[in-house]
Amino acid sequence: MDLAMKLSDRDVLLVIDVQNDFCTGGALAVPSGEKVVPAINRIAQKFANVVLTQDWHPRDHVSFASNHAGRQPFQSIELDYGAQVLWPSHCVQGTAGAEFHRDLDVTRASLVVRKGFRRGIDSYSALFENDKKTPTGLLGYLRERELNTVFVSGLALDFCVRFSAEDAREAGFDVAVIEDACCGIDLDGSMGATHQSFRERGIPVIGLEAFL
Ligand code: VGL
Ligand code: ZN
Repeated sequence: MDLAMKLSDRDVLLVIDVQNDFCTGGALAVPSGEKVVPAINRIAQKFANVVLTQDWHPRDHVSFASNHAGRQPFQSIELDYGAQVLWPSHCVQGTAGAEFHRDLDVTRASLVVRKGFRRGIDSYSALFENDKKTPTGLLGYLRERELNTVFVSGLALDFCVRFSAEDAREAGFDVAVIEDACCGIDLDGSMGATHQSFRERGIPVIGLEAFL
């Protein structure tokens, strides 16, 4: 992808999970997660289309370690749809932790996609839940609005950003990940795996300067 690219009205900025629980002091804090906020606010100005996602779990969600006797956060378990990491309880529906970071400029967002709201299934990707089948509805929105290039930003780079970018690519969109507008968790080498996967799939990782 070119540096100093010209954005068109068919480009969309996808802002993944910039919520209090993923920022410093939150229940599942990504180290310095809030640092993405000024970067995202800046580039969002350049986009005609901005879509936000919001991790939105019921209290009894299957991804919470606290709902599995004898399990600890960051352990992995096998569910009917495959491996699932168990997380500290986070982004519980209606709580302050689930709100967007107060400094995130949400004024340009045309859509907020909530995900992970079914008790029995987690959703990292903004397009499909972790069974890879259950749609969030975002794919239909992008297609109906004829948006064809997706720039991905937000939290966490090695989980929800990664799987959103990969699913969008798989669905046939042009995709790029804006690295300076993302932060990762890095669990068991997940950052390295993410970068390798992006390379294998031909998903470009670009810097902020491309937009300035
Ligand atoms: C996320 C773990 C659990 C994310 C959400 O936004 O990357 N990670 N829920
Ligand atoms: Zn979650």
